[in-house]
Amino acid sequence: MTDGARPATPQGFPPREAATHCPYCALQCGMLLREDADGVTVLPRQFPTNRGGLCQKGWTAAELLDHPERLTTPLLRDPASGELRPASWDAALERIVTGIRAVQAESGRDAVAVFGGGGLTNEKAYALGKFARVGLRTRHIDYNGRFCMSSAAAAGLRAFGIDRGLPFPLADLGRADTLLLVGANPAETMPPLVRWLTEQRRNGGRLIVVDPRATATARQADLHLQPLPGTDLAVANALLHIALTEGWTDRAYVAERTTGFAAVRRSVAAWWPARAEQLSGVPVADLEATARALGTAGRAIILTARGAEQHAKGVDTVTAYVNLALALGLPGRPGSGYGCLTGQGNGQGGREHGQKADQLPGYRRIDDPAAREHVAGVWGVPADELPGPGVPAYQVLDSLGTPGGPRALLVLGSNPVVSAPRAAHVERRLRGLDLLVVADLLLSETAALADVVLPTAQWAEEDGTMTNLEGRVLRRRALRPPPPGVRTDLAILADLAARLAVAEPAAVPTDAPGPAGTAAARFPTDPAAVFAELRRASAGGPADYAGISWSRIDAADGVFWPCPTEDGPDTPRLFTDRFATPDGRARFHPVDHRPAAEPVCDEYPLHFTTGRVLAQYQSGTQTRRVDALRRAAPDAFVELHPDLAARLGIGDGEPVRVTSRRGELRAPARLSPTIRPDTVFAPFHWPGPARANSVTNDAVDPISGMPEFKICAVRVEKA
Ligand SMILES: Nc1nc2c(c(=O)[nH]1)N[C@H]1C(S)=C(S)[C@@H](COP(=O)(O)OP(=O)(O)OC[C@H]3O[C@@H](n4cnc5c(=O)[nH]c(N)nc54)[C@H](O)[C@@H]3O)O[C@H]1N2
Ligand SMILES: Nc1nc2c(c(=O)[nH]1)N[C@H]1C(S)=C(S)[C@@H](COP(=O)(O)OP(=O)(O)OC[C@H]3O[C@@H](n4cnc5c(=O)[nH]c(N)nc54)[C@H](O)[C@@H]3O)O[C@H]1N2
Ligand code: SF4
Ligand SMILES: [Mo]
Repeated sequence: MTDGARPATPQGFPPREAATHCPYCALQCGMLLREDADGVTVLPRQFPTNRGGLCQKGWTAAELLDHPERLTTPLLRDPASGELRPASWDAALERIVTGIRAVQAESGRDAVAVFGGGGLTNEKAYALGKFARVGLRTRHIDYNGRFCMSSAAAAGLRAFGIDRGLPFPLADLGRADTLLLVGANPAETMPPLVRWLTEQRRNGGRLIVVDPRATATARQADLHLQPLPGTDLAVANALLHIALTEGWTDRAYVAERTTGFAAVRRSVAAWWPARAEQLSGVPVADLEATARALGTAGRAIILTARGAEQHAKGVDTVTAYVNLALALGLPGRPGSGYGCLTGQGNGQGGREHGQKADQLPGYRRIDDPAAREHVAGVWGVPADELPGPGVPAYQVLDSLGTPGGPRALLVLGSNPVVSAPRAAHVERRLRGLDLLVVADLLLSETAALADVVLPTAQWAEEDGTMTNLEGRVLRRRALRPPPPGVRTDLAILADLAARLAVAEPAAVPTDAPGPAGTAAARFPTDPAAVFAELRRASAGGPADYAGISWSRIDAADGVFWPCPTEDGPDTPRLFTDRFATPDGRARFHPVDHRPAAEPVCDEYPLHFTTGRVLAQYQSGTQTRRVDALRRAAPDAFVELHPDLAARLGIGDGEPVRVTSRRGELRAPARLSPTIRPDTVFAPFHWPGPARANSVTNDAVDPISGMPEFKICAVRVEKA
């Protein structure tokens, strides 16, 4: 299936097949790849999350394998011309090692930073975290999951003691009597998931969607609440207020399984529905209907996604919905609960194995002495040589090239020039670096700024594991080897680690305890060997993978963590008996609404929010290069209510300019009565003049570091 080098001419070789998963989102739809003389074909495959369905992005994913713009050689910036020019691997890696040594010699180890991605396999995320801590010995590593999952993760940790997006299998959605989706648009972001929503309603369930836009998802709902962006917390507190008044809370559950309810009860007493209506615009009757549907349902599920989470109060907003779920006695009850829809392919696993500034593998804390001892033992280094916690992604990006900030940056699996908030500022910071290294399959907008670009393998060319939105660990299987000239991320990290160790033996002492040998031996390039090490490193941690083997994944439809022993069970459902807190009880936290970081004013009178369209993925590096997707969603747009457009004298399709205190975007207007007249929306998939993140606010949540992508103040005019 995976063996054999690619013949020079594809004619005549027997068709190859690989049963794998889509490279894009966290649904990780099962797909079968087949390669014959005509190329690679994607076929849907039965898997519990997609049940044979795929979205347009999945169907077309193989197009990038042989894409003419694919990077196949390292690129080095030529100092004379300033252009990127093809170079040998040796020259490129030496340039990196020389650059790293120079800035570390002058400014210390933390002068080098690493930026990872939630699309990387568990093996790569693990290797990247280890490379930062052992190869570079810098504290500065963080990743784009900070822009994605961090608010729900922090809220889950403080309430439940553990962070797994869905604490139950996706199939539970189909059986819920009431399903509340807050700031989620799965009809565009995870289309095959809509089958579960359809099933839910066929079973007589009610679907309620909270979104400032009447999205394709909201239009399928029995009830659509259309709040002003940034007011979800007030809505949640009002729902709990109503549930308390009506006696719908589960007092026995609250008494037996939780602590801290009294303070929450007091705090939501002030959130009478009319007050929430005034703030959010959601009518009292709709708040009451929602509270009733949740409070009187046999089985109820509350899910949040980026619409509720990407705010400077994202952690508190998710906490308000967790409080509501706990008061109704949902988490841990069969068929009920609270969950968060993880976004990227390995958004879940990517945050478990050490890419996050404050974490070591197995979701261990880097400031926990016992965790440091354990992981240092697996890595074969003294625990006191491991660096301490770094800082969240935006803070790293904002400090690049500033006094005391990192002077060199290595990026794997992200394109912050398009996807970071206040992107023009981030771009300036990147340009101010002594050394920017980007490993990518394509020349992303961030790679285009780099001093060194390294071409890496794609999903169909590598083995590994991914952890989907349910916490289900699954197998990515290679169809064929990478094209000539291209290396895997694991091979790149191993080679760099070896060169750095040679350059500075003290960085990786060869006499340290643990697996003996050179740094090269400690950075295996075989993903199976990396996974074996990851299992040992995670053993005993919250995200325990010790009992998960590739063969066990192969034998079932994936394995749910935690799974501590090979012969013991895995954990499809969390919290059935206890929560992952020291006393086994979930924690309530009182939270209160606060306004968005940037209120509207006379100069910037409109609310700006951002999100996604079906046919494009993230910063668009990949999907903007796929023909069918480019035809389906060729350009950015600004969504405006027709009343607002009329007031501004803007016609459908006319170019508009959206301006904030940070910058502007220009794109054609798309008039739609489905959006609130006080709010404008733009997708963030495009670079250049249409870049939504030129406009967004870089205010961050004080707990999670999540940027406020979903609301800022703007002015809109005809361009
Ligand atoms: N097609 C496609 N699918 C994707 C991705 C992609 O880029 N393209 N990315 C993947 C990733 S990484 C992620 S994180 C997920 C994201 O999946 P979602 O969270 O579903 O996607 P978004 O479009 O970012 O946001 C969802 C909705 O939030 C609404 N919203 C905006 N502001 C607010 C607010 O203040 N309150 C509420 N309640 N809603 C608000 C928007 O109108 C939008 O419809 O999608 C994954 N799937
Ligand atoms: N305004 C606004 N901004 C947002 C959001 C929003 O809703 N609104 N959402 C945020 C969210 S939720 C997210 S997740 C981020 C995502 O935004 P980014 O972090 O930019 O994510 P991608 O666009 O997926 O970038 C992945 C890059 O890595 C490359 N790549 C893919 N696979 C691999 C691999 O295996 N190895 C290597 N080395 N490279 C690989 C791809 O070609 C691509 O260039 O954007 C955030 N930005
Ligand atoms: S829903 Fe997500 S995983 Fe499934 S095919 Fe589409 S992008 Fe791929
Ligand atoms: Mo995301």
